[in-house]
Amino acid sequence: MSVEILEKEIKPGTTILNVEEIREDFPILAETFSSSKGPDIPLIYLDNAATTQKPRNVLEAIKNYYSHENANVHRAIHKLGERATVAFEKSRSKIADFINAPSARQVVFTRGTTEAINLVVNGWGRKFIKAGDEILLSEMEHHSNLVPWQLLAKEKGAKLRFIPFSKSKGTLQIGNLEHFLTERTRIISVTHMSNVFGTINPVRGLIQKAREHGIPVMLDGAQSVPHLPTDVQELDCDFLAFSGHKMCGPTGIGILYAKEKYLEEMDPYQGGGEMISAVWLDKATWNDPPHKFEAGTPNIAGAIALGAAVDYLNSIGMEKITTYEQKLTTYALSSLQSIEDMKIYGMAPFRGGVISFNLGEIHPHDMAQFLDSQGIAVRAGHHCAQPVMRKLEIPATTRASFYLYNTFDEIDRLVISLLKAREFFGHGTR
Ligand code: 7TS
Repeated sequence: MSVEILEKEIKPGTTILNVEEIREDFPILAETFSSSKGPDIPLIYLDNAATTQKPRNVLEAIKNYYSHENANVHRAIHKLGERATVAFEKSRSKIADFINAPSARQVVFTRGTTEAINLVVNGWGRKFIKAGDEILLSEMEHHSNLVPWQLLAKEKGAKLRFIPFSKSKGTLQIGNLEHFLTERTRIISVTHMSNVFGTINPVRGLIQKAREHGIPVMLDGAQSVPHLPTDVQELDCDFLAFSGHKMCGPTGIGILYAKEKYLEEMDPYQGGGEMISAVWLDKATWNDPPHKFEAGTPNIAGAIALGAAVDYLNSIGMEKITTYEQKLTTYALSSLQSIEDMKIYGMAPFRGGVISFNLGEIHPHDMAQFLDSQGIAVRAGHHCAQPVMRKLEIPATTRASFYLYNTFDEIDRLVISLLKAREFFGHGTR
């Protein structure tokens, strides 16, 4: 497709969000890079599945905390300690409301999705999974929802089973889910949205089926919670793990949501300050959830700033964000597909703004470097999903992923740069 045709494309959905105004909220989006060949190049940030940028109110929340509230939480008698504790717990309540958790008690602060999953594997899995039991995952999991289960399965002599995905569409083949559910299945843990294909998995149906068998379900919400309105009561999931940094919040903070029953029966994952009720030299009793799972001084500024990120997303509206991203993704898919030799991995009917691709024989790392020279930040690699790459029989993909501040013009710039890359590499070799 020529640049001229591209520029005449109708860009639907530009009125759903005031993206120009939104972009003003993110100082980093004004960054430019110097170029030896001409004027500075503006940043086009399309690596949102790895981490998202932060709006001013989140940056302010971090500064404000350290400037006016900094003290340890849940222990100080002094006024500053009270201020920090109130802000920290207020943030927990905001996050609970954001996912419609019945209570803030069900929101555990972790370092991120990875730690939240490890908490369930170690706190629940270690206690309840026995030799011969089965753990049902999918073939499209991020390593963080795979490796912790491998460690547990090895320790316990349990068996991992996998719901396969279709190579052509990148969708889970859950039509014959019954086939994978046996009387030994103890838990199902799957991603809500794939970080490689962008596929939004049909988790409602899966959870309903699991209910009929009395099997708990954990959702890896790392890619879904930042982009889709999330209601844990409607989903009826037993556990939900997600990361703050993929939803406008800072790194080093994430969430495990769990149903009360599990929080009560789970063992703590780490021991230390604050997670206890009483301690003797030879034993200890536990604090109530969620504190039972939050040993040591938490990431207080991170937790407060995640609350600010939730405020920000709420001020825009999650429904609007989803709708806008859907339009942007549809537009990006049709633009990319029109490029000769383009191979896109994942063509699910329900999908988010994550597009993995390869162009001809150009190696994804070369592609990412070329795009970087054009100011476009994408990710190239296996995306922490090596089994997915292995099944697709490719070493890596280039991946563009979007968020609420990306524009239709940026997609055009991506396509123009891909066309240039094709010229530059002479339809290259991989
Ligand atoms: N699960 C999924 C589906 C993910 O995409 C990621 C991170 C994680 C879990 C782990 O999240 P963390 O915050 O604990 O690291 N995914 C990616 C990615 O696709 N590129 O960089 C990080």
